[in-house]
Amino acid sequence: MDLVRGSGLIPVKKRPKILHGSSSFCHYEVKFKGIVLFLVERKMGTSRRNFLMELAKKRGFQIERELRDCVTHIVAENNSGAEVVEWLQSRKLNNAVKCQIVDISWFTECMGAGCPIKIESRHQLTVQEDCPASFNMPVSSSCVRVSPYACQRRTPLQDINRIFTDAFDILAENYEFLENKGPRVAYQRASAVLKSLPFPILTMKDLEGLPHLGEEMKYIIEEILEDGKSSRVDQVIYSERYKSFKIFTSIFGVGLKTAEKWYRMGYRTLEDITSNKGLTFTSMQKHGLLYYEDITSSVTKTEADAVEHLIRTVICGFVSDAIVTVTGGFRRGKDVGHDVDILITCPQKRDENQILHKTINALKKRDLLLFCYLVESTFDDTKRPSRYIDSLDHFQKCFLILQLQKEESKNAYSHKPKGCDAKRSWKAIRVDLVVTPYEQYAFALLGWTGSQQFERDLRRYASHEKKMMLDNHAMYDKSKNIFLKAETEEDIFTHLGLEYLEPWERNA
Ligand code: DCT
Ligand code: MG
Repeated sequence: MDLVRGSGLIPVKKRPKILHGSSSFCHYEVKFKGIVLFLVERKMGTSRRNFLMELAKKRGFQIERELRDCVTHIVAENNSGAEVVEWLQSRKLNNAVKCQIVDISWFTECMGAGCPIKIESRHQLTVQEDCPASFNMPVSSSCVRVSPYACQRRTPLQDINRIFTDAFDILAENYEFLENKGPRVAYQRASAVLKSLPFPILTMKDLEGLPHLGEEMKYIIEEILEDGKSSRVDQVIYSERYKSFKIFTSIFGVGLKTAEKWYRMGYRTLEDITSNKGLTFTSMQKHGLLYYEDITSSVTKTEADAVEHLIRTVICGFVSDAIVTVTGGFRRGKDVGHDVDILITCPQKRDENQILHKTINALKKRDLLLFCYLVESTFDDTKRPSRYIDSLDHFQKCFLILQLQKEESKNAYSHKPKGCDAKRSWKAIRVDLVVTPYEQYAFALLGWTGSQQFERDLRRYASHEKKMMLDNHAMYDKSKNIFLKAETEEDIFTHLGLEYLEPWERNA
């Protein structure tokens, strides 16, 4: 297969269906998914802009009147690249600098061709200044500078290369099921790079200069560009082992070891597991099976907010100055998650030691606790932060299944019967509560916000580039032999010499 097609464009009939998460509501048919245009009014004028916008819509291009997050291409007329960037910055639209900035000539040629055409250098409105070397601020794919570390890239939730990243995530997961760490990490890194790109991959040429994309990954991207899917990914998703591991590991309390054991014993489906009288389960697994349907259906943001409110109300009932924060995916702006991760701290050591036990008792009293597994702290303050990128932290924590009253049935029941009745008025929700000492809060918050890949790269960056050790508890400077304090996440980024990234820019 040729790596770079002559025109550099995907033939329209073979154009993959790119599933993008634009929240924009279009009243016209969008033919070219993954490309969202915005026209700069400066020097173009209102009426010409309106005319061109209508034209683009008729040709099947998504075009936005406002500079929304989903915009991928900013088109300007009679402006230099520097002028456009200045215009964006004067409107505090700094994020938009990451879009492709192109001249009107590209737009008119696209309209003439009736489809997006390849961006040549003559179309690019390049910015001569040096964008911060470490950040992904491409003017186009050809001058993109993408750091090999996710902590030096902005990765918003919207992923315009999802057709490729979904494929890589499946392959990474399959390697995880095979306990083959090398290729798992390689695919996770490659996926994270593509998630950070502010432009869609349309040709193999768009991959030039990107880190962590080996030949295997390029082959898969090419397959998808040509056929809309990858045969290797298909092979995985239809394989018996992958399908069974997916089911087994979705049970709360079942890890790779148990999944492997069951698979070797010949079990393949959930029914094989639940109908087998000879199998023994841990208490966590029993509860995981009991509330399987609820736990495997996503937790919504509304449900996460309700859990946060409940936990905060309970805790503030006995520690009024406690800080209760939802972390994990919801803090990164996700609408759904598999659980609710909550970080708790308070200024007084005495309160901190009691907070989790009291919370559990209070939830029990209110009959809201379906399951609880408490782990006491194993933190040792004489030790330096862990050298291992994937090491777990030592905080006191508990893994819960909470009974959350469904919104529509609130006030309908005061006391709810337990059991797995579909008509019941509550839903079982997985919640992790983590208690951190006050002085470790910033490290814990950064660590529990994720994403997992972002955290890994942050620690890798600290150790490889800065000779520092970072984990969820502390930060240690090996050159100076000192611990570095931090009150906020910003302090930690500053210690590392990194530009601060907001939680919603950490979706690597
Ligand atoms: N975490 C980590 N390393 C892991 C697992 C988790 O650093 N091996 C961190 C990052 C995210 C946070 O803990 C919470 O973990 P999850 O709930 O598993 O992740 P999430 O991003 O919240 O995902 P989801 O939205 O599915 O809950
Ligand atoms: Mg989570």
